[in-house]
Amino acid sequence: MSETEVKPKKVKRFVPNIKKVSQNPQPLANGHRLCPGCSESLILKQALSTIDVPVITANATGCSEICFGAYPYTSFKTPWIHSLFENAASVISGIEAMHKAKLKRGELSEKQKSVKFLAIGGDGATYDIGFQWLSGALERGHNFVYICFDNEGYMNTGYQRSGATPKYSSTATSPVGTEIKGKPQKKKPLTDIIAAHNIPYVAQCSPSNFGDLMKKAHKAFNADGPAFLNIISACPTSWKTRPEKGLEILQTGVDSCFWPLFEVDNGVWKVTYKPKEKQPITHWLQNQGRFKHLLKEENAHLVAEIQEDVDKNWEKLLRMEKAFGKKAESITGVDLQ
Ligand SMILES: Cc1ncc(C[n+]2csc(CCOP(=O)(O)OP(=O)(O)O)c2C)c(N)n1
Ligand code: SF4
Ligand SMILES: [Mg+2]
Repeated sequence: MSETEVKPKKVKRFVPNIKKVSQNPQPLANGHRLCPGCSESLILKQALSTIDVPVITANATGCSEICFGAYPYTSFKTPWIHSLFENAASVISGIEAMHKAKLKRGELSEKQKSVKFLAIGGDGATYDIGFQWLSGALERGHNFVYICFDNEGYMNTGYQRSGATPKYSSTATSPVGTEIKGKPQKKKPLTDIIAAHNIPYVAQCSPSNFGDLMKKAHKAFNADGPAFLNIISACPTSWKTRPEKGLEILQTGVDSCFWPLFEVDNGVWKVTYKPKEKQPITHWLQNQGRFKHLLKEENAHLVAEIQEDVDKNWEKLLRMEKAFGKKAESITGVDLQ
C-alpha cells in the first residue's frame, strides 16, 4: 500500500446473537401490507436489527414502499421518505450531503452525528429504472447503504419481466406460449456490476441464511462509503409458491448456487457460503409455478441450459475468489511495486 492510500476502516466482527439483536430498536411497527410470506419485511428486520443507531430511509416505489408506507398505516418507526421509482439513491445522497454540511458547521448533537443512511428498492428500481441514479451515487462516494429486494420482477404491478428475471421464467410480459418459453434473456449480473464500481462493500445475501445476511448488513452499515446489498426476496404471489415455503425455496436457490452468497470487501472477494453438496437446479425450479413448464419432459434441454449457466457462474465466482480473495494468487507472478 502506498503512503497516499487510505487504509480501510477496521470493522469489529459482528456475531449475530439473536437474543442481543432482538433487544435493538425494531425499525418496523407490527403490521404491514405485504402479502403473506413476502420476504421483504423479514429482510429489513434482519438487516436493521444489526445497528442500534438512528437510520433515515429513502424508499423507491415498489411493493416495499406501497406496503410499508401507506398513511396512516406507515410501518417505519424511523424517518422514511418515499422517492420516485428511479431516484432513491439520489434522494438519500442529498440527505447525506446535507448531514455532512451540518456536521462541518457543528450543528449536530451526538445522536444526530451517529445517523445512518439507507436507500431501499426492488429489482425493477435497482437493476433497471434507477440504475444510473444508483451508479452515480456510488461513484460520488456518498456514505449510505443500498438494499435491493431482488424478487426477480416488477411485482407491485403484476410480475412484468425485469433485468433481474431469470431466463425462462413465465411473466406477464414474457408468458409461456408457442413463441417463447418464458423470458428469453438471462438475468443481469448486477452484484458483479456494482462491485466493478470499486466501492468499499458489496454483498449478495438471502434471508434463508440470516446469520450471513446480518453479518453483511453490519459490515455495510459500518463501511467507509457506499455499500450495496443485493438480497433475494421470495414473492409467493408472483413466483406462485406457497407462502410458508419462502425460506425453504430461497435455501434451494443458495444450495444450487443459482444465488451464491459472497462479498467484495474493499476489493477482496469471498464466497461466504459453500454448500457441502451443490444441489441440482431442479431443486430451485420445482416448487415455483413460474417455472412449471420447465419440468415437462419436452423442456429438459432448457433445464440443462440453465444448469450449465449456473455451473459456469459458480466456477467464475470461485475463480474470482482465488484471484482476488485474501489468499489471492498473482495472475502474472509479476510484482509491479
Ligand atoms: C416511472 C414509473 N414507472 C412505472 C411505475 C409503476 N410501478 C410502480 S411499482 C412498479 C414495480 C416495481 O418493481 P420492483 O422495483 O421490482 O419492486 P417490487 O414491486 O417487485 O418489490 C411499477 C412498474 C412508476 N411508479 N413509476
Ligand atoms: S406481490 Fe410479491 S413482493 Fe409484493 S408484497 Fe406480495 S409477495 Fe411481496
Ligand atoms: Mg421486484
